[in-house]
Amino acid sequence: MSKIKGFPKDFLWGASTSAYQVEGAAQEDGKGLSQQDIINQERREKFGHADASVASDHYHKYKEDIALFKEMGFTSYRFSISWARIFPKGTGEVNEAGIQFYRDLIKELKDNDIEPIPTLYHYDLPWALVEKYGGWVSREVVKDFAAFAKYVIYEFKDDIKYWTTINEQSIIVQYWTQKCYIPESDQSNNQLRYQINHHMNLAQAAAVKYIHEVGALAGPALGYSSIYPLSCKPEDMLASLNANDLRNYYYLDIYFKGHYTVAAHNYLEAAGLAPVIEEGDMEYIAAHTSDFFAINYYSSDCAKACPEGAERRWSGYNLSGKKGDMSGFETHPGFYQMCANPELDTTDWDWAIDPVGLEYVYRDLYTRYQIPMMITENGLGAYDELTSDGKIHDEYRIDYWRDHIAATKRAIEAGVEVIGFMPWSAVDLLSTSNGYKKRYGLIYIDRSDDDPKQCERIRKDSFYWYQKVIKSNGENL
Ligand code: BGP
Repeated sequence: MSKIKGFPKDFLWGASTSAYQVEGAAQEDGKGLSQQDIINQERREKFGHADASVASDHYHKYKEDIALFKEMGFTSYRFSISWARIFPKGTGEVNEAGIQFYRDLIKELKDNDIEPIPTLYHYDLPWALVEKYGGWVSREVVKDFAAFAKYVIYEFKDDIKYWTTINEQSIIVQYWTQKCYIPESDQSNNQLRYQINHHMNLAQAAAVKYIHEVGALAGPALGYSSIYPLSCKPEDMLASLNANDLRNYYYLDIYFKGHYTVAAHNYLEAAGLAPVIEEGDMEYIAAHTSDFFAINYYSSDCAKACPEGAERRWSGYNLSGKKGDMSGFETHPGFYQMCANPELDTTDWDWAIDPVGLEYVYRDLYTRYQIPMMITENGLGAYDELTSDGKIHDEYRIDYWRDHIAATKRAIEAGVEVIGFMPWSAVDLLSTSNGYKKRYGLIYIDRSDDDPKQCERIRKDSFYWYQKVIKSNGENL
């Protein structure tokens, strides 16, 4: 029987955001455009979603936001640093006003006893680097990222204990045109997905090197789903192992063991998708492995056997917010194909709701890697309604978090080292796929896709519930 009962005393309670999804002020105080400013302008024209120009206006309202975080009892806050705010051209001269924003933000957090947990990169590469050499497809990006990372890590060497490095590399591989600007001429070359990932592995290793130089801890934030076999047929079991190898362990083995997962890498080579690896790359990656795992967990996945002759497909999505409207599943002939899990309910966007899957992830990864873990994203995207009396009754979100926090507690009691819970998201923000229709926040932002209005902050029912949870250190769910 485990002697551990409940959450540790110094457990980090908070929530998360990312720069381009909350800040706005996309062209203010010298900030350069990022690829997300461009991608989201295009999405505005195509789908009518908001763009990133105002977002949740956090750039101007961060003090008000931090006061609300304090009121909820946060002891941590995960946010990301916009590279183009600090280096508008991606390299060269520092934009003083840009770095000052993060100095002010971090100071405000610390003054309120909230541990700042910055992410170095959350999808928003400076646009200037896309224009210069195509962005992440070029190996040139590694040295520019390293220079940016070194600058901010040293700038905040006395303030930051936990750095999260690159956000969701595996999701970038799956949804590469949404997360990176990829010129149309390159979009049929799928090997580039894994080449980008290799460049990110080198960039991430450089960041870890600097993080360790200043005595802080490094953790990659990966979008992570447990993957189950559709049935207990041996072929489906093997397919789910293949899917875990290529979608999950292929990243974690790099971060924590410094090598590519063998079966996944061999599969990519046979399929002509493997990255070009230069001499010395793997030694460099292996020399700079990470200290903790920042988990972005929303749902679990399911896989089944896939015949050799099937057509290769990449992950589909549901853009409409109507259940069952998935555009398709990732298929790797002879290796695995992803599919819906008939055992689980989903969100309106077809993301399976599976708190037990989170417990499975903690247990599996602790056994494999023996590293501390923190949740840096977990949440329910939903259509929230602002009622006529100015309230948001988001009990569906409370139910979702209650179950995921309970799963976290069970994992801790089973002996897993979980050090924090920072769900997505602190405030409503620009969804990567659905503008402001799909909301995640504890705090409502009164704006629509078409009209940013005043971005008034309104406490949702989940705000008051989370306040009680934090006050009781996770006992009162
Ligand atoms: C993660 C990203 C976040 C966030 C979240 C929800 O993949 O790290 O940036 O947006 O997913 O996704 P979406 O906004 O598409 O619903």
